Amino acid sequence: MTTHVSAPRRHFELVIAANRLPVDQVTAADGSVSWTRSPGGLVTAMDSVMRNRDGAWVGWGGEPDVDIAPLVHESMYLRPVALSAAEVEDYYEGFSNDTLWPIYHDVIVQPSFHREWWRSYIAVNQRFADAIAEVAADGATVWVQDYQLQLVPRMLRDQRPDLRIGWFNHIPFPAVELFAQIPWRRSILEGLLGADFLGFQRVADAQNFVRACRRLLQVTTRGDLVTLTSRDGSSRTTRAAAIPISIDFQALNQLSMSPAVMDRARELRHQLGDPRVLMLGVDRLDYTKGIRHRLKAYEELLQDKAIGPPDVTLVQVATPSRERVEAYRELRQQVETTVGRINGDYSPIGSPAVHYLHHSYPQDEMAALYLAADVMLVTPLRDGMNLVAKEYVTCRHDLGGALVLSEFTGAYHELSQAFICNPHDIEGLKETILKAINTPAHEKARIMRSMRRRIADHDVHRWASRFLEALASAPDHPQRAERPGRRGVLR
Ligand code: GDG
Repeated sequence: MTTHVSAPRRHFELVIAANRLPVDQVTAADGSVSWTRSPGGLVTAMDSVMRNRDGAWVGWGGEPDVDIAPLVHESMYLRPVALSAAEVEDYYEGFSNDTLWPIYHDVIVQPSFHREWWRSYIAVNQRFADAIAEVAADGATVWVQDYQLQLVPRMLRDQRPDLRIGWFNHIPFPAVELFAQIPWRRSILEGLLGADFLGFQRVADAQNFVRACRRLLQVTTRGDLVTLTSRDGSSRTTRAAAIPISIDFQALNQLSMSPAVMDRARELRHQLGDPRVLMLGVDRLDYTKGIRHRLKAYEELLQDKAIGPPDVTLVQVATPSRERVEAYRELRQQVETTVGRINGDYSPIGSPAVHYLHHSYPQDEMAALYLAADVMLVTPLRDGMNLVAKEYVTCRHDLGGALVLSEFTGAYHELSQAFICNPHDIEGLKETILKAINTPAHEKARIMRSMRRRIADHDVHRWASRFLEALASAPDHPQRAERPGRRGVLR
């Protein structure tokens, strides 16, 4: 844990903006507050790009109605953006997670449209844009993250034409037929077109974006370039392309090779009754992850007596997520009812068919679970990338294990040698799971080796540097101008 110091206002050549700051607040027993670094790939990736640069991060601190002064944490300048409790409900839980999230994930559940959510989304995006403008140096590079901040590029461009602005979408970008449902679709596209470069997980996501611009804004597009002409006749061009995210292969590979993690993996198998086949699912408890489809296939395999405990068992880690959104509460109830039914119907005493864990674990415990699991089930109905798939492969330095992977993930486009499934096809999913169990070890090792090579070559550091290179070389435009009213500003 590192304590923070309030920092004087400064300007930076690289500014990252994300819904959340890369730190979590910790309150000690005596009431004093400090910060710890949040786990996660984005933070690691940004560390690597900030190492030799003067960088700042703009984001929400995670607590509603708390106004925090800028601070320096592990030599990164953090500029908090305050959100009220009403904004957390309307901008974050509402518009981001109950309007955009379902639309961008192919309407797996019905999106909700509320004008007050949209107004809150505009207000919060404007606050982020203002905070970025405040800390960005002349001609700085700004990298905006994700679907919560799609209006920021335009809002920022309007006040700071001198900036180089990029945005990366961690989730899919939907087909125009679905995107078109959004009442504020034009504002969102125009918001994004304030950027120089837009990064997506898959080629199809970038193409969906370009198509949406063509159909809904009647702009000119050429390949991956979109040119928007303003009312005053000036025009600017944005490039939209795929740069798939990855993980820190080296760090996780090392962790999984540590004696402590390897011992823990053996111990876990033993605690689970030394099954012949240990299956594993690790997901945020989200309807996009296909947990219900996975459980249905598993339940039918038990019913068919194709598999059964104690010979085979399933560990499902379902990390708590967005519990104040109704669709997530419903999902939790359905998943827990199903797990209860499966265990009631098929578990002998002492050997549950499903071990259901509704909490989060430290990273070394996750690595041990990956290393212990014979079959990893990654079955989303739609997923931008799915880092769990890449983490599993990275931990299998022993070339053991088998990855069952949905074709509706971004990861599928890089790991197509895996045991591929369509999670909607329950019969097909059952067959794929059995195939993953029964394929000879030497064949599985061959597949694992080749998938590991792919991830080692395309790790998160490469992702971040590829993004920044694409942003730096994005098409320039005529009105790239001096920052207005720049003279006399304190630096
Ligand atoms: C979004 C997109 C895209 C989960 N439980 C625990 C834990 N995790 C970690 C995993 C993994 C991360 O959380 C989840 O990442 P995913 O990629 O699987 O999914 P989302 O959260 O939906 O992320 C997704 C991603 O952004 C990045 O662009 O891939 O498509 O939806 O790293 O390991 N980590 C620990 N304990 C847990 O209990 N330590």
